[in-house]
Amino acid sequence: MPIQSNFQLTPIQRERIKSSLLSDEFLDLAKEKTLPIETLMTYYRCVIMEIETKFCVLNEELSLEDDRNPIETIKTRLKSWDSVIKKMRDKQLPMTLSSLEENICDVAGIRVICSFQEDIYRLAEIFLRQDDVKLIRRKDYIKNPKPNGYRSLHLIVEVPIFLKNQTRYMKAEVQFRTIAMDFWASLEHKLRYKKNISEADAELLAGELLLCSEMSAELDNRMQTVKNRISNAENKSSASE
Ligand code: 0O2
Repeated sequence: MPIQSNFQLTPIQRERIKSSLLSDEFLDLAKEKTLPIETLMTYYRCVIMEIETKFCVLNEELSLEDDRNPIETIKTRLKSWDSVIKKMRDKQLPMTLSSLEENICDVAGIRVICSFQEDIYRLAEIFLRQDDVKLIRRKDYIKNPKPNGYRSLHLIVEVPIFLKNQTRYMKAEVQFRTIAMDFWASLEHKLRYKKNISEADAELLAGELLLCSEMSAELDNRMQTVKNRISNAENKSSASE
């Protein structure tokens, strides 16, 4: 039987509660409690900056060799606090900051988008050779696409950030994609969150997306072959000059 309650706040009581929630003491307490979270999220923002800079530097240097930029775009994102909490809840992790740091590796996300597949592997290799980059996990969804057709190379790394009084190693996820892979993933991501699609349509679209993924993989391979032929022709002509 539902519990009936006649309990009601008087306007004066309501006013008192409101003013104590907005009191300086309460706001100070809230700030004190959220400071460690804000500090940790700042460290994640710092590692994003460190890694983005590393790729900007590589892009500049490699463009000297090839007369083109291997990186088309770099996108970065800090996982929202809501998504972090949901992921910890789904994984049934203890709700502590140390468990977050240990187990959630994609709070800091960097996406490196290249024109060609070979650039992905070249950039990943050069990046991982850097002294201060430690590889934690590698997932190659290009060689082994997910069943839905998702392709991308993921590296979970640890990179130092240099703070006022300490050096701190922070985890980050670097995703490497071609333009075609990124186009596909963005569309698939959008469709995944559409609520008003019938089950039959969803199945149809999943099949269509898988086909698109195979076609985009074929496109990536063909574009790579064309690019290699052009490079070989250029090399031959400059050798004979
Ligand atoms: P968002 O919005 O990008 O943050 P793990 O992190 O190792 O515990 P997880 O999360 O399954 O396990 O790792 P995985 O498979 O390497 O995927 C991590 C991220 O890759 C996802 O982050 C997506 O960004 C991307 N991704 C993976 N699979 C797919 C897919 O099928 N479609 C698309 N569009 N993206 C994918 P989030 O947290 O899911 O999302």
